[in-house]
Formats: sequence, structure tokens, C-alpha cells
Amino acid sequence: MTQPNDHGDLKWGEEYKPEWGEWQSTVQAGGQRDASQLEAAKQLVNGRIMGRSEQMTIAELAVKVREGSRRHLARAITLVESSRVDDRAQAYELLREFRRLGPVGPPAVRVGVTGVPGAGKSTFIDALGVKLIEQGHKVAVLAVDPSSSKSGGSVLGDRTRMAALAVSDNAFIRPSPSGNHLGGVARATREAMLVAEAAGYDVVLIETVGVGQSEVAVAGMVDTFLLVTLARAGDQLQGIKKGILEMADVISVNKADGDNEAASRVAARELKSAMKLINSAPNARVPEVLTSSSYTGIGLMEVWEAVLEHREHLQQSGGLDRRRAVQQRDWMWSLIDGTLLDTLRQLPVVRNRKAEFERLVMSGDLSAVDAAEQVLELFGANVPQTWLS
Ligand SMILES: Nc1nc2c(ncn2[C@@H]2O[C@H](COP(=O)(O)OP(=O)(O)OP(=O)(O)O)[C@@H](O)[C@H]2O)c(=O)[nH]1
Ligand SMILES: [Mg+2]
Repeated sequence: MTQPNDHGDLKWGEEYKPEWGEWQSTVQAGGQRDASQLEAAKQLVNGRIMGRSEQMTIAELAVKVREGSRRHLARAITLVESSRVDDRAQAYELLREFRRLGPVGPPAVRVGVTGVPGAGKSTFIDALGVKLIEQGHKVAVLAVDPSSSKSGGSVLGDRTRMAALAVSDNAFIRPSPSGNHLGGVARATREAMLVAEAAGYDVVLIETVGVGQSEVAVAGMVDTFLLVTLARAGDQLQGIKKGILEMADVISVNKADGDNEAASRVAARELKSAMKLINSAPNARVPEVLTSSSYTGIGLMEVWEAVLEHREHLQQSGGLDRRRAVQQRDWMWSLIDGTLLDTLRQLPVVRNRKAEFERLVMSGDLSAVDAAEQVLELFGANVPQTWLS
């Protein structure tokens, strides 16, 4: 007999590699999964995640994570990153369990770190992270980079660029989950953040690529957005979309060392003036613009102070609670959107006829409106009866 929570019951999905969706729906050819299978799935953590020799329930896994076991933390994050149907059900159960157990401490400080490739984000996080650990913090480093699965470079890069942090017991570094679908990568990172916080990590730093869309996703998870930029002429405005400048809560002109030091200060001053123009509304908070070097360490803690000040300001004004409330609301909708879309696209009746519909629309034999209507009718007639459980 296979494990009750094994994937074997999902015959139609076995060789199917999701093209768009990151996590598979709970739909299968004949309808929904058996209720007893679902219950079993919630109880014993998938052997594939835990290793066959260790059997443990989701509730036990939650306790181990909260006790600070790194091995269980890594397993729990592997679970939430998985896109398999059975893993998704367990991942949501794990998050429910954390919620039932209540917070481990005050809310973690969540910071998004963005900037063009090569701006020095990883090196900055490494150097800053070591200092924060010296202050007694536990630091989790996560990443949102939907391109990382294509290049494969970022995994290697993060591990080697964060060498000092990587050896610390109070740091946990997780490269971007793979997948070229931003929604799925962002979902996995958000859930990994919740797992790390349950394990007592009180600082979460999320590195992202600085090209636009990923920042919007990360802004939906963090309290403060830090933009790491460079002094090289025009760099601070080139390559960084204006929208990202508008999102930044704190900016640091990085690599302010050696020959670059003076130019960095000039660039910071110029950027400060530019930011005043961008945030010209009477009560707008103009982001702090500082300089930093991960090589000399100069300016790192000042940047961190500015991050904390921004957060403090948010907290005082009630903005932090509001921001987090809005993030919860948006998370709900992104779970609904993502699940609906993935379910629709993975529904066998839709998948089997996808090519046919596309051909008819492209040849002009069927209008886009009529085709959409028919696909949605197929969906309506075959909706599953369970979703996230
Ligand atoms: N001079 C100087 N060089 C730095 C500093 N920080 C990083 N670098 C160098 O800049 C290069 C890129 O650093 P990373 O930390 O990998 O930059 P990143 O922004 O994380 O890059 P991606 O993850 O590829 O987007 C590396 O060669 C670093 O050694 C710094 O403070 N001063
Ligand atoms: Mg990096």
C-alpha cells in the first residue's frame, strides 16, 4: 500500500508539468479526493519531505519548528515551497497550526531589499546580517527571483555571497524557490517567511531582483522596502523603474568605498533631491538616502537604523497594522486568484481541449468571446469540491 498521502491517487497529474500554474489544484479526473485521504494527508507529514525513517504529524512538525530545530525548519520550508497537491494541503495545515499556536514573539521586522543586479544586495545582507546576529537577532534571508530557475545562478550566488551569514546558527538562508511564474514564487516565499517567523526569526530580509514585478509582490509581504543602488553616473535612475523609486522607504548608495566614496556621497545628495520631487505631496515622507559599504562596514548600521525608524514611524501612525491588514486581505485574494486559475488550467477537460480552443480562435472559426465562454462553462460544470485543504 502506498502512503495515504502519496501522490499516487492523482493519476491524471502524474506526468503533467504545470505550464502556468505553480501549485496543482486538488482536482482530479473523477472529482475530488476522498475525505479520509485528505484527513490522513493532514496528519502524517509526507515521507518524501521528512525522509522515510522519520514519521511525524503536521502538529509535531509545527512544534519542532517552533522549538528552533533547523532541520525541521528546512523540511517545513521545503513543504511550503512544493507545488504538489498533497504537499499544498499539508502546507496550509501547517500554517493553520502555527496560527492556532499563536505568535512566538512580537511581529518580526520584514524588509525587502531590492536593486539592480550586481548592486551588492547579497553582500549587504551578509554583512548586515552578521551585525544583527551579534545584537542577538535571528535573521532569515529569503529571495524572490522568478528568473532564478532559468539562470540557476542566483542559488550559487547567494550561497557564496553570504558566506559569513551562512555559517551562523542564528541565520537561515533560503534562495528563491524555482519557478518562472511570479505568483507561485511569491506564494512560496511568503509562506517560507511565516515558517521562519514561527521558528523565532525576528528579522526577515527578502532579496529581490529590482526589475519591477517582483518588487510589487515583495511589497505585499514586507514592512519596509530598502533600495540598494550605485553611484555610477545615471545608475540610480537607469535600470531602476520609477515605480521602484516610489516604493522605496529607505535608499542606500552602496559600494561607498575606495575611489567610489566621494562619488557615492554626491550621488546620495542628488538622489535625495530627486526623492523630494517624487514625494512632493505635503505630508509625504521622503525616504532617507544614505551611503554604505559592505566591504568597510561603514554606513551599514545607519541604513538599518533608518529601516527601523521607518518602521517605527509606521507603527506610531497605525500604518504598520494597516499595511499588514491590507497584506492579509491581498494574500486572501491572491490565494483565491491563483487557486482558481491553476484549477481551471489543470482541469482535465480544459487541458485536453486547450489546443483545440486555441486553434479555433486563431483561425477565426471561433471568437475569443465565445471560446472564453465555453472554457468557463467547462470549468463551471467540473469545479472541484475542495480547494485549499
Ligand atoms: N567595492 C565594493 N564592492 C562590493 C560591495 N558589495 C558587493 N560588492 C561586489 O559587487 C558584486 C555584486 O555583489 P552581490 O552582493 O552579489 O550583488 P547583488 O545585488 O546581490 O547581485 P544579484 O543577486 O546578482 O542581483 C560582487 O562582486 C561583490 O563583491 C561593496 O560594499 N563595495
Ligand atoms: Mg544577490
